[in-house]
Amino acid sequence: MGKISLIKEDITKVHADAIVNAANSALIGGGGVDGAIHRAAGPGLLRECKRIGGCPTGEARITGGYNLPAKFVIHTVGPVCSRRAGEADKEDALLAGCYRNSLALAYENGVRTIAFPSISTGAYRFPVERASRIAVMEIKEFLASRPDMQEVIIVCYGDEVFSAYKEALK
Ligand code: AR6
Repeated sequence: MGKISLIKEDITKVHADAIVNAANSALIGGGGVDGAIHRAAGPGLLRECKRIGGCPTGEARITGGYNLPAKFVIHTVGPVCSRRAGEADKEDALLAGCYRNSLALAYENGVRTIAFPSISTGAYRFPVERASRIAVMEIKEFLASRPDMQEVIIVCYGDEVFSAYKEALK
């Protein structure tokens, strides 16, 4: 079975078949990891995103990697965490969908190594402990179902995020 790796790194530097972008539903670039990926990839990425035209929350779209070391970028749109109790299940399901749909789309395109940032835990304010449990569960389930998937790398920006994912992986 493929492995899960946890690293502290800037995702734009990661050598994998694909890296995942925590995008917005308009796919027009933004701050955080989205901004970093667009800056490193160059303007071709934004042009391709604009042609795609958008992506609903929980789904994923694929583009080229342009100037990035990765061949592809998978753009997924995480849920905004409302912190309202009645919304939690729906938000959790949407976040799980981000990981599941990104992995499935990558796999269909021949990707066997892929790097994820911690989706929704920055500007979209998802608590990182809750998000990390969902991410790890979905990644493990996917690796169990596709024995030839080689590696899923979780890329953490900062110690707090790294600790949360380390705990979730236990
Ligand atoms: N490499 C890896 N992780 C990073 C990097 C990087 N270069 N830069 C930031 N992170 P966020 P979201 C981490 O806000 O919460 C954008 O404007 C960051 O520390 O990037 O899904 C989009 O356009 C955090 O742990 O994504 C959307 O509008 C994680 O990436 C919105 O933000 C996610 O933080 C999406 O918000």
